[in-house]
Amino acid sequence: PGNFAQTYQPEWQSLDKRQTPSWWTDAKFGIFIHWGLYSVPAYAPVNEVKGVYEKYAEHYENRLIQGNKLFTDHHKQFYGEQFKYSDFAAMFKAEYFKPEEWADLFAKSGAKYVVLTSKHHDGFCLWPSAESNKWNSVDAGPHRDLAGDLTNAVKDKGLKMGFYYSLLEWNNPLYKPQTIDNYVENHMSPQMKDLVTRYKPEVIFADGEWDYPSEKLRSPQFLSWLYNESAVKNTVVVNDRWGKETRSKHGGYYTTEYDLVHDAKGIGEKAAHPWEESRGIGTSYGFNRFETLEHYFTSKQLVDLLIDKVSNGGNLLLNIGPDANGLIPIIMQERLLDIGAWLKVNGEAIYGSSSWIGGAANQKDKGIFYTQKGKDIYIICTKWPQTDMTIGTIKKAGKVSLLGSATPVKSEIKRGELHIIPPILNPATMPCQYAWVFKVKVI
Ligand code: FUL
Repeated sequence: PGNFAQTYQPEWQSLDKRQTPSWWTDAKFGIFIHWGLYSVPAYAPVNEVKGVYEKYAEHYENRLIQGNKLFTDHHKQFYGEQFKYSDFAAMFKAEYFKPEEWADLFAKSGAKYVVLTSKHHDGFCLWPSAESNKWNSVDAGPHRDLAGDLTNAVKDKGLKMGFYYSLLEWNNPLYKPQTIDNYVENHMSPQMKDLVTRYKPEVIFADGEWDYPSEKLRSPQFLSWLYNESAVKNTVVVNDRWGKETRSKHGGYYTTEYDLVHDAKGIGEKAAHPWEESRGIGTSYGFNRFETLEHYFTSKQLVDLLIDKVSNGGNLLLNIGPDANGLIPIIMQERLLDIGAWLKVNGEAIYGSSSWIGGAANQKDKGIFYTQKGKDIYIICTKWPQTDMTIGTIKKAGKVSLLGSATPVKSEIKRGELHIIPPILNPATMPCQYAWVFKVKVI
């Protein structure tokens, strides 16, 4: 707590001293939402390309600018050559958007925070930004403050609300070396402050930082304001994308994306600094309606992913892509509810836990992962253990139990090692699907 009393200088050395608020490191699981004009075409190639980024449907505008043939062919065929990207604004109606229903789904998924694209690289704002030149969801498209309405609903459910914000804009004429100062001072910085002042978000996921150093983007200035003066100064958490040199170096948490690691040793493993993996359920952040079931992670794969990240000390920010009408595709809803059902039984091993520093290493191939909370150790099995489990690093144990089950679990200390004999269960007595947690009370 003492850490928040200090005043931060607009320089990384000072900003880096700020501790990441513990609500975030305890939360473990959040929902990312990519929603905007790109949700109208909702297209990216999936089978024709190999790279991760090439499958992002939210990059539609830039793929057209670049003349990417797959995108330009698709665009020509379905919208015509004369149809501009900005014409999608009239088709982005969000007419069925019910923020309370979204928030209810997120709460049921077991997520503790939500991060919405307030503005992606196309510059279109989901809130009535005065600096947006009417390129926003109140003056165009849905004629609604999507960011504000979702913020209220999410906070009403007791979840934390946050925003993704793109520092770069593909089509802003000021976004070039000659005029970048003007862009930052009169467009970007006022927008970021406006977002914070209006909606008091507790996460800021900056992005599109790769063209300019953080000094040019005045990121340290913004962050010192955020940490010293804003209404969320004690609770807000920010990521590491604040300039081309900052990733995995600065910010409250480091980010990986579809497991791509940017310059960091140990991220994705038991890293000392807080970190978070984000990805879609399928191959894109923005909705891609051309994906099929084979591109989607199953609920089992998603639960396994959450366990893998959390047992390595990270958070998972799982992305969904709503459609242009404001509906969340049913398959995404089902995935979230399945994760929620698992967390309802096993959340004790996830929320507020840490990786088992100094304990046994995870054995991914065997499906055995560990977390720790206080003196308790949680053994998370993504495959039901067919044989006894031996944990050499536990020399003395109290009770061993199976989360969500009243069936007793036999265990003993033999030659200074803990042995657990998994009970024989049938489908009716299994506490949950996908993965099972043995809790060890260590004395
Ligand atoms: C990336 C962006 O370019 C993607 O579109 C997405 O928003 C992801 C979270 O960050 O770098």
